[in-house]
Amino acid sequence: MSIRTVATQPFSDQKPGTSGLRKKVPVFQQQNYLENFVQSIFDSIAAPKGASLVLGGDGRFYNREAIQIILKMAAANGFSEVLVGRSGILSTPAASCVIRKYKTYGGIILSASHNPGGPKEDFGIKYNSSNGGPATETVTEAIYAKSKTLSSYRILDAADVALDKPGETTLGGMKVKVIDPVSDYAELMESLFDFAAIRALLKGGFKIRFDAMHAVNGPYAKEILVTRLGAPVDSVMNAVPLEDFGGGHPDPNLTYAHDLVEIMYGAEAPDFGAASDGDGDRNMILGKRFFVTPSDSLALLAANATLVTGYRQGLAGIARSMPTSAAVDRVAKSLNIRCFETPTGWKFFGNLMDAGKVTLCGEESFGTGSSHVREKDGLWAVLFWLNIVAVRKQSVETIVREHWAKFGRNFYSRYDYEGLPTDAANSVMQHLHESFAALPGKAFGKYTVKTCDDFSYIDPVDGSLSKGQGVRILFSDGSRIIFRLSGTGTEGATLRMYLEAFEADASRHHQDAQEALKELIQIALRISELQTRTGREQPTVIT
Ligand code: G16
Repeated sequence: MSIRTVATQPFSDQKPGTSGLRKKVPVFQQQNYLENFVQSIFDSIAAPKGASLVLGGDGRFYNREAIQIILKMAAANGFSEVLVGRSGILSTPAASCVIRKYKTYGGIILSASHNPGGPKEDFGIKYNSSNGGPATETVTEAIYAKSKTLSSYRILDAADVALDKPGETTLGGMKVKVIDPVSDYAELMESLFDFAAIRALLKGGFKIRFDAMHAVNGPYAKEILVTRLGAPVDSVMNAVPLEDFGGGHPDPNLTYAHDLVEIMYGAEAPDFGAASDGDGDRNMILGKRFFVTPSDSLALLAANATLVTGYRQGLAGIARSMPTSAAVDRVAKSLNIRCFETPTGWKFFGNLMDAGKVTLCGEESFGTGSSHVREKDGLWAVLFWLNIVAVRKQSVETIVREHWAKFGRNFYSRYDYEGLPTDAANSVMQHLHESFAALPGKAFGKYTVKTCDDFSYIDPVDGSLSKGQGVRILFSDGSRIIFRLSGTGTEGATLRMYLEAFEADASRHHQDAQEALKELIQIALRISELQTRTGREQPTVIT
């Protein structure tokens, strides 16, 4: 076995987005494309000789090939040990858990998250640091800079490693440890939640349905919900991970998780429904014929945290991404703890958690998590909810309605315009920037613009500045309209329009969110000129 140094040309398009590098599979299959990016990671992270890594992915098409390439490159780049999930599988939160538990130098996660998989669909790769969380912007910028000048990479000439059974092998001088992808994570969940109480709830006839969407969380959900908590086997649907997610779009929202939504809104609806995404870090929570918005879910978890085993001591603080509704801000206020507002991207929570400033974090994009790992965590959110229900012995809907009655309701919705021509999407954003000077003080129906800006963030821990994180139009009554370009798409541009209006009056809390936000939606379309500039009358997805 010998180490080969292969001459290569840099690629100009390897800038990591909101969460790592995501491209179509054929892009990754170009000669040297993956290798270049991996070498750029290794050259940027300054791992000492003999460092260890975690490696795994969500099992989508190209996962297996990529794992073999990365293993051979790790061996050629001086790593002493790589922990790989069996068959190359690790959910994103499980990878974070394993990095932390075994104190590895970092980890590489292969996933394009909620994007579809298959030979013509999406693939992705990202680096997580020793805290288990996505690399900070400083590191991703260094990786990008390296990728633009790379002239060679190192790889070991060796046969593929057998990955389908736990055990140890060597690759050159490096140890490859194939680990069970589920057990460390399941153990962590058992330490955080009252499994006995949840078991009793399920035994008492509380029916649940979890949709794994043919993605990575199937085996995790079966082990935790069925084997450890005693839920009937049919409580987990689409539980077999498939390379193409069964042709579906593994994004847990009302549009793409339609099988589950039909069941939860049907005549025989279970009491609790949930889904997670391709790599298991997102979650959607449903009650019987009732949808919980991710922003409300975060607020609810925060307000009820002390009912849950691992959070009895209370929360150090909370963080939410800027477009996430301010529902959790009021909970933080009532708990007398800080609430941080960060740019979109889980990587912005890492420093706050490491510094002990926050315990819970969440995003409107169906992500919730805590400092137990450094990624958002789909099944964790499900268990948190089940623990709350087991203690409060109320339905999901009652718990949410009582919350609104106490704290007020933030009506919230997000409109996604996917696959737009990049120029059209940029023109909307530019037009909004150009409107900044004229908007403040302007009245639109019952709403008056207070300020508008492009959100920027100074990390309170390391002082780094992140600019251009989304256009905010803030109204005098606290309502908000936000526009952002997604950083996770792989085709054209995805423009996101976020709408939020606060309602203190409980007699209006029953309204449908689209109805309550009707006027604000029209204002957003008018101010942005979105429809004329993009030619799109309707969004692709409304959540
Ligand atoms: C990633 C990030 C999240 C972010 C989401 C959407 O999630 O980790 O922090 O909220 O993308 O980002 P964007 O609006 O830029 O598309 P995931 O689940 O795709 O890894």
